[in-house]
Amino acid sequence: MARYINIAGAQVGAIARNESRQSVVARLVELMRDAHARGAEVVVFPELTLTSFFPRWWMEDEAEIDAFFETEMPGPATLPLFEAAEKLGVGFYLGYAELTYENDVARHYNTSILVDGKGKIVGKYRKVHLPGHADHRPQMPYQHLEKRYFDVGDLGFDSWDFHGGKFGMAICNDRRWPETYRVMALQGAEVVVLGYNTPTHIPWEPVYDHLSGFHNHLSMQAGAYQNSMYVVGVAKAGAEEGSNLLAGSCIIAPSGEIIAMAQTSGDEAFVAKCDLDICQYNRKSMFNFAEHRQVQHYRIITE
Ligand code: CDV
Repeated sequence: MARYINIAGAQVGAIARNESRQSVVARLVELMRDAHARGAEVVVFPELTLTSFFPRWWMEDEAEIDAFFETEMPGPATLPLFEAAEKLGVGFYLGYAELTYENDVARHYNTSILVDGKGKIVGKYRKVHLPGHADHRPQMPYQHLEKRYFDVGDLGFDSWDFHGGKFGMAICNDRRWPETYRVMALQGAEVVVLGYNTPTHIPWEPVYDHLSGFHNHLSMQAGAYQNSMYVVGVAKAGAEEGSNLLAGSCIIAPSGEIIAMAQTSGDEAFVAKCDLDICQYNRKSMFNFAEHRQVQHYRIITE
């Protein structure tokens, strides 16, 4: 019997710097309801979903920086999303900025979680590939200071039993690296869910600006096909505080084909019916890892 799951991407439009968490969460709940009404069992939100994309701003005041981070999940502002998930029986992926203390030392992570249809957190991932720079570049129209504000994720890439399938998580820049998908496929992941914030103009590397949409889909479609998995990539999109964020949120089948895609650059849910057994079928044939991989020739990747 085939294992089908209806998955929704819930693209989020621009968030102003002064928009409250409560207002953003109300938008997310509305997206979740809309996705559920169209049959979704799992809803995927973007990276750093709860605020404007703050790494574009140089800040020195600790309190100002930490105001963009969550110290508890759910907290008072995010609880309505967990309650909506439980009420609807819908699972979700959510990206957010996490502030935690390890041996009294503050750690800042670009984090995502998987929350099941009972509103329980079942998986956590902390972004591994942090793009941008740590130094102040005031000459640029906006900056990309992920290397300043975040620690490199310490949890690695994992895979979780989730709503009848095996799910893995990644965040934004991770999607451009082939290893991301492979290490999760080797752990059995059938669906990789990820959120992104991608300015269509990269001030420090503008040579590829005209290809931002192409590179977005190219990376995720290659990851899906070469690893026999579904990939769900969801944007925070639109004109946000002087930066145009790429839309193009989509769901990609293990064939590498895009089977559902957002049509706007605003708040929008879209759904695809995913047959998880296709992943298993492919892994017994063309992409039978155990039978065909020749790891003795790959050592340079990790050495
Ligand atoms: N949030 C990101 O990781 N954004 C990067 C941009 C800066 C290139 C991305 O890979 O889309």
